[in-house]
Amino acid sequence: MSLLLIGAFSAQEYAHWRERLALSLPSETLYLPDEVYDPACIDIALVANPPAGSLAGLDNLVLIQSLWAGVDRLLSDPTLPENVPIVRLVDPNLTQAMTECALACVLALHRQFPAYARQQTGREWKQLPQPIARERRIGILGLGELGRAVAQALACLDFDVAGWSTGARQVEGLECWSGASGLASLLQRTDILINLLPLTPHTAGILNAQLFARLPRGAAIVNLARGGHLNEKDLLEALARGQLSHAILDVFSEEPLPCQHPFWSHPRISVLPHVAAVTDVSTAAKIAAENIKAFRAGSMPAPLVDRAKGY
Ligand code: NDP
Ligand code: OXD
Repeated sequence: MSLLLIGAFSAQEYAHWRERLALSLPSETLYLPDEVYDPACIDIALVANPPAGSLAGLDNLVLIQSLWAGVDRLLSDPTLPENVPIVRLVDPNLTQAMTECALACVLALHRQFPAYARQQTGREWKQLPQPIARERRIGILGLGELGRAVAQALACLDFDVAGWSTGARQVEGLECWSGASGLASLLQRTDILINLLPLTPHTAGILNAQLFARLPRGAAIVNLARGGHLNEKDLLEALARGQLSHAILDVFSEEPLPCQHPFWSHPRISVLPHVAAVTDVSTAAKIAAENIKAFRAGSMPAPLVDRAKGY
């Protein structure tokens, strides 16, 4: 049986993945989508946010290894083969990258860099009041692989951190909440809100007017998860009314963000081109290869996606 690699990759990226996977899986045969292969011989697919329909017709598939942490697009594919286990990517390098990005966003907002950038355009020399980290309250939506690491790094810098997840969690150094009342408690004490939730039917559109209204006036948001979490119109309105002071956005419902989109030129929105935590081919290929070896040897790799929960 053989492997199939499918992603939104350039020819050069496909070649890089093939080279890295071959180093760790020398005895496996790996096909790329534009090569000639018998679909019946593919039993494991390695996928990176693949277009819908990519896995249709692979009747002997027994494992899907995602090379992305988020599997929302994969799960939304109506042709996704049923009952095939999906393993998500958990990679310390990805976690480190996300942590660095979240720290950069929080420190920029905490030290008011966006406000000083706006002042600079008017050559305005004005020192703004500056609290220290322990006086800045950070709220994190999602306390999974990424949210937990981000929360702990911020707590180490002495920020006042709290987090929210589906189940009740205990994470050292932070206050943890769950459920609807937990979300309300988190929001009312949050100056900077970071979104690291998976995109599911329960979390789609969660960054909306109702949520913004529960934050203290002048709070900032950082969306590092998915564009589908954000109601764009509600964000623009909340910024216009001063309910929110700034938004740093790494992800968008349409990517690349269209040239004419109002976010590009908004003085209170910072746009990043989905770079918070880009998959590192070298480390991710090794992790995927170890998972495949374990699977071939009879054990089920982790973490498995719970299709019913959507993450
Ligand atoms: P995990 O699955 O490890 O964690 C998800 C967290 O969200 C868990 O704490 C989970 O709760 C919580 N959660 C899920 N649904 C709800 C809900 N309805 N209400 C409250 N909490 C909820 O995911 P990761 O941390 O690995 O990744 C998070 C997301 O980050 C990915 O899905 C992806 O969209 C995004 N991402 C973005 C990248 C970028 O470059 N911008 C790069 C990589 C990922 P519980 O713990 O109770 O299950
Ligand atoms: C991911 C991403 O989910 O890059 O891995 O967004």
